[in-house]
Amino acid sequence: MATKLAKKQPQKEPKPGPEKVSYSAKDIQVLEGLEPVRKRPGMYIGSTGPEGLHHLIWEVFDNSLDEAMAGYAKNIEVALLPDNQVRVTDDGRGIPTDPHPKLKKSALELAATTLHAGGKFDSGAYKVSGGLHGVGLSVVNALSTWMRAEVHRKPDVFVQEYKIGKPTGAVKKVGKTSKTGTIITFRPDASIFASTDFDLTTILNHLRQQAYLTKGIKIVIRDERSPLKYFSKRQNKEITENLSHTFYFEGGIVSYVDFLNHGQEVKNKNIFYVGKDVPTGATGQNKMFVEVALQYIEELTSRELAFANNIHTIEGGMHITGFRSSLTRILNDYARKNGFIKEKDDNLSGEDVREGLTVVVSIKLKDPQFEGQTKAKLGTPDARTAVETIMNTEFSDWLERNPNDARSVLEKVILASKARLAAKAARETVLRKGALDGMTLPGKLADCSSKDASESELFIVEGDSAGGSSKGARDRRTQAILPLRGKILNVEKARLDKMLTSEQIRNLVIAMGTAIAEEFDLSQLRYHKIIIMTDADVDGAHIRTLLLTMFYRYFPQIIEKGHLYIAQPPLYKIQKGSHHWYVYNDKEKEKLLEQLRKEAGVKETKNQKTKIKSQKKGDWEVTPVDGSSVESTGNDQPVEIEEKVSGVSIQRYKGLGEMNPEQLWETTLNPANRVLFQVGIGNAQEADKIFDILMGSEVMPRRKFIQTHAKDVQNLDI
Ligand code: 0RA
Repeated sequence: MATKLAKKQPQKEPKPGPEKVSYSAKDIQVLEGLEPVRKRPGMYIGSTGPEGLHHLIWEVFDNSLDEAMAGYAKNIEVALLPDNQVRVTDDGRGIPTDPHPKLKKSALELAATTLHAGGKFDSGAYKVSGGLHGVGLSVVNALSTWMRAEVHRKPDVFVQEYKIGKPTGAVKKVGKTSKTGTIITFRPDASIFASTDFDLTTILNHLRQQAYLTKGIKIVIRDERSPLKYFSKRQNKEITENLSHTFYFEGGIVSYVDFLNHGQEVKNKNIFYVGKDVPTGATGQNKMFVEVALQYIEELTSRELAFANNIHTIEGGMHITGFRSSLTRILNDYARKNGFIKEKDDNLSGEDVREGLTVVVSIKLKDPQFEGQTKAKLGTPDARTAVETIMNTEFSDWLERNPNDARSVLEKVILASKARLAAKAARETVLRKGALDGMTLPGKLADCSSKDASESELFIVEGDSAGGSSKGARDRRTQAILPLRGKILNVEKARLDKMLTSEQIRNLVIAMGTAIAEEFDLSQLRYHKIIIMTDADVDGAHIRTLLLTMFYRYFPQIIEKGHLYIAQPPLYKIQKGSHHWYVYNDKEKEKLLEQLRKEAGVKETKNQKTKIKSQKKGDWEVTPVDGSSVESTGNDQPVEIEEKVSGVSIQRYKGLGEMNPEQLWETTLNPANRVLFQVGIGNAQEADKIFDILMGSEVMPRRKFIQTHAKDVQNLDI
């Protein structure tokens, strides 16, 4: 329990592996009470949102996992109970309950009610020194309206309960037991958290990962919140069934790699694995446990998952750096030694040797230093040397012992290297040949007359018909129009040379004037506003995403400097008498119609069908600009019923080409009226992820994304 509480003690005799430490309550150090936790929960659990809430479970779970990693527990169960309660059970030694000699309080009570208390056992086995800030049971207690600790230490069962962090009584012996272990149950304080509903999927994902990282430990998750109750005839009694999931991975991170590569064409059938204690520090007085498992697949991308003390270091760090440099070095050595690459050939680059790689690097160490924005980057320098050293010997041995796997891997990375060199040569030729010669502006471009970039705008529009309308509508002095035909190339997959063979993209790059890649020069940008103006339908959204991908990948500076915008053309024109309004989404439309209805004295009723019948036909119209009529045919089809307000006509724009130049100018081009959305790089990482999902070569995540977001897609063009 005291795992994350303690300032680590100096050690006389450091021992990293599982170690039986004899412990007693006097080793606990007491620093402070729990008020600070309730005052600033974010400091201890990161946030009071869903992440912080789930963090409570991780904190309690980590204590049990530490006990398991020290070799004392084999089973951990996390149960979600009714009333937003959670119960974590393990079969470890049980939290000590003996009284502290000076403080005269039970060790259990101290662990549950004081911050930054720790004992010598902290220096024993590696700890998950969990979560964000290294806090523990007491933090969970402070943020719970109620908590109960039950400890089984043969032959006695001890219990203590708490309310908002304070014991409601002493630690009591409540019975006899033949087992050992700890059961912590808590109910998060709803006045602290935005919501106290736990999410099963989040819990399963986190605990599955923890199970992979801790081989041989069984983790059971039970959802007892809404049990299935039924009467069994066969057993002649009422049965209560709960959903339960069990994670147990004999193979640890090897199983993890196997799971990640499931369904892929693998290169090395045998997964490389090493797991070893490595001495570190000047005199080798400290040790780290280093584990690596890797396998290559037939893919262009790579997946590198790195963990330090079971914490996913998404920002990487020293362990991953050590791994990468060893991988590159060992594969190059092997390739040269075995004639895969010739003396005159270039070395394989780091990028080459990571193409198609799936690797899990997991290290366990004392006092890990976490840095970076989200404290998810391992800063401990020794970790680099430790991983590098162990990989150097173990991975080269593995290559020698598995010549067939070695050959498959080498063939894969050499192909990657050749493809990269070819792409580089091709792009150099393309650039040299003046494919982007800024002097010859594309014929498609209707340029503006101003030569002052700061007042010039480039509208990228979709198709020639929209191009035509926009040309008629624009202010020729400052507004240029570039029509793109059809879908532009999917740049996520394409390499630069291939991308530049697309006329659409070449036109755009030449029009912008900045060139690309090594030649990119922002000061040559010919328009300080680049405005993507696509239709308000699914195709338009797709083209917009393709363009955003291209800007994100190849012209991030244009986004960073705030030059990229998205035009917001209206979706409807609503007319009543001599007045008209443009509205940009369905919500606005509803609001306006509601207002018009009120003005017209037409009350909204639940059952509008009957209302329609009683209305004079022709009172209302819904006319798409293409002329097809969708008005009620008199057979009571529920067609756009809510728009039926006397004398109101609603025009839905399906594409920019459907607007006449005056309308287009008025709504979308005229700087005085228009709405522009500025594209920011602030959430670039998020955007990148979505681009990857939508554009990358992995089909599953894309399908999943589309399935989960399909309902959010507005204005489906059907
Ligand atoms: C310190 C010493 C001992 C056990 C634990 C901590 C312990 C803590 C937690 C928290 C959740 N489950 C836990 N299981 C064990 C062992 C004391 C001894 O018997 O020597």
